[in-house]
Amino acid sequence: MEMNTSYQLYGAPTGNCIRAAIALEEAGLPYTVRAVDLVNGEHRSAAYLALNPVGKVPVLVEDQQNGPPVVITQSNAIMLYAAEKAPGRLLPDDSLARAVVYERFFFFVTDVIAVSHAAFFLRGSGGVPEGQARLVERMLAALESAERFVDKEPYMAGKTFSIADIAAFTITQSVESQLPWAQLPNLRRWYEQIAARPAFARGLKVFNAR
Ligand SMILES: N[C@@H](CCC(=O)N[C@@H](CS)C(=O)NCC(=O)O)C(=O)O
Repeated sequence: MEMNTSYQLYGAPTGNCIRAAIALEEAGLPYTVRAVDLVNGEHRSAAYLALNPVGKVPVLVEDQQNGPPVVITQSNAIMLYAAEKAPGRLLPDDSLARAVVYERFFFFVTDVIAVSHAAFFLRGSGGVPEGQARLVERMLAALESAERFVDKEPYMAGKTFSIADIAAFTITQSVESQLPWAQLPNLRRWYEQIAARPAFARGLKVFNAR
């Protein structure tokens, strides 16, 4: 694990930013939180657009001793970068086990989180309520099907904690009240076990009240 590097995580209390923060916490990387005020449009300021021209959070900045800082946008890229910096903590060393982690990670990213984001944009006035309802239904069905991933193994992708657990947790938390928990005993056990991890719990809260 690298300890001489300084990281800064720009973000706000959103799922994408929280997943990046949890990855840094679980990787044990030292970082400073830079809160970006989305409500007041700080992400559209010239200073922020100089960092990320598309004006989105999260952004990870890694200072370099010789040269300009490394700037990484995209929450999933940040998570994978953190995983590489801390071998064995977020991705298993064994390539077969790692393939299972990627399979589950991308299941949550593409089949659950992305569908949930698409549904979000169809909400509200001027939205498309029927389309939104269809997408939410589809997203919940996919998430509920994850019960099978944790019926014989403690984590979403096998015997060890991984980025698949991070991707699965925040979206599960965001729809917690809509899930039929009585039919999901394995998912419930997994959910409680992940929430109890100290580093995970820290990452969940880093953007609160900033
Ligand atoms: N695919 C990007 C999405 C980033 C994204 O959409 N961030 C949102 C917050 S979760 C944002 O910055 N929204 C502000 C805006 O679009 O104006 C990622 O995973 O990092």
